[in-house]
Amino acid sequence: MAGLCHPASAPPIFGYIMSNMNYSGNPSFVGSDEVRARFSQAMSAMYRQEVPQYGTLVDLVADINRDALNADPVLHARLERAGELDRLDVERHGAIRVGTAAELETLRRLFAVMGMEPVGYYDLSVAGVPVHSTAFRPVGDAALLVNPFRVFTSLLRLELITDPALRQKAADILARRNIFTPRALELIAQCEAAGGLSAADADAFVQEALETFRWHSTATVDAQTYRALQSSHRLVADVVCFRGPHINHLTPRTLDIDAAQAAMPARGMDAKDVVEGPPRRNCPILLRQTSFKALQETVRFTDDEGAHTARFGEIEQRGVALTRKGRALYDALLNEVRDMRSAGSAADDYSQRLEQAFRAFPDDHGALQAQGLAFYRYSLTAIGQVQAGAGDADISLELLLAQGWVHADPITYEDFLPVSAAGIFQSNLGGEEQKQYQANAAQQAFEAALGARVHDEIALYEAAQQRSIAQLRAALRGALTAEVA
Ligand code: OOG
Ligand code: NI
Repeated sequence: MAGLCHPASAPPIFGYIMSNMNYSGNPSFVGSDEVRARFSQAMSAMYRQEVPQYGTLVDLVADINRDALNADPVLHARLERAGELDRLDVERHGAIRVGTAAELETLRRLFAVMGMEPVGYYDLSVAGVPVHSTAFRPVGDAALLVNPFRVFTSLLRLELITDPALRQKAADILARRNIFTPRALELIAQCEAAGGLSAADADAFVQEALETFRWHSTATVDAQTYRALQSSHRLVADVVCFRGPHINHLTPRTLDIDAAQAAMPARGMDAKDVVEGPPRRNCPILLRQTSFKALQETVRFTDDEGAHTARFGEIEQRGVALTRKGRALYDALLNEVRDMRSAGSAADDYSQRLEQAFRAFPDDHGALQAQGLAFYRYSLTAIGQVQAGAGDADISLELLLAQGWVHADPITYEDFLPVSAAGIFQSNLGGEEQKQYQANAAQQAFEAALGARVHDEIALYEAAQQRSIAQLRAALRGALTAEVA
């Protein structure tokens, strides 16, 4: 059955979880989109309390988005047509890091309750970060419009700790903790069995799930263990030494990341040096990100007091999703300007070199569309709706666009970028040292730990584009039939 939650007894290793399809028709169940919206809101409220600077960042982004929409009626119209205006104010992503396969697998089940499925595989070891990751997010067109909340989720790769005794110690510490409340586990199982949750159970689920992501200022280890793990990699200490995988940042979406970056210092935020991702363009592509640096926080070890840096705030600007061809061009141009092994490093002329290299990437939607570099959703224009009956159902998309009968609206990129993610990790770990690991993507091992395959993100955009073309063709045929009759 394609239910709200997937039965625990049958991990969908051979297929995708269709958790956005609505559940077993029980009208008293709350839809998964609604549970996700409530959870994302609760998480944002909790993080505002935990990290007040994040609240300042959200307020700044709201101001900048209002200015950007007022200044650009075309952008306003496009976002409105795409249904994205409403989601803009609630849009967030967050990130967590876990230590074991069992933790990752239960997280997959927890996110499934909220219609969030694993999308994409990111190997961060190439950039000196000993984790690999996926993003849990909604995948359906309608679900994305309601609330696109995503959680970038990383699994620590203990095998990359070189000292065998330390590796064993970390594994032992992780084996002793349970990051989920008993009630959260019950509600996940109940949702899987019944196909949904009632309103009261959904509220309880949100509260219980929140506990997993809460910050704990008391570590579970002594100061010496913390330091030993930290010397292996700062991230190892962050994952291993605490009771749970505290949410380490939340990220609102801005329509003008350069304006937001420039305004951060005036509001007391220590902004990261460079904006990750592509340069500023007329037609934004993929994702650009920046953050304020992680705060130093006091923590209590079992025997002493110390400080830990982990939690920060980030902003992102999203653009059009790229096809495989577009992504290959993006990766090639980015590689020209930066060395993968030193992601996050900011040479003084970095922005200039980036802009220079990206002159080779077409910067108008007509060219991006015609050259098959980006994905679009096609729909009839007002003229198209009037004229369609006079046409021919098999008329080419090119001609339809040229005649002004069809709009091509950019499909927003909903995912992440590994080089950018590495830059975000690095600038927020504190400390200057740069580790190197052998690059070794291990998607199969990751999926085995997860208990499911991850979606191929590009295939999802391709399918969304195809659905819009099929709808367009159906509308054209409908208009023709009406004309003939
Ligand atoms: C995740 C960093 C990656 C992004 O937006 O690319 C990320 C982390 O620091 O755990 O969130
Ligand atoms: Ni992030």
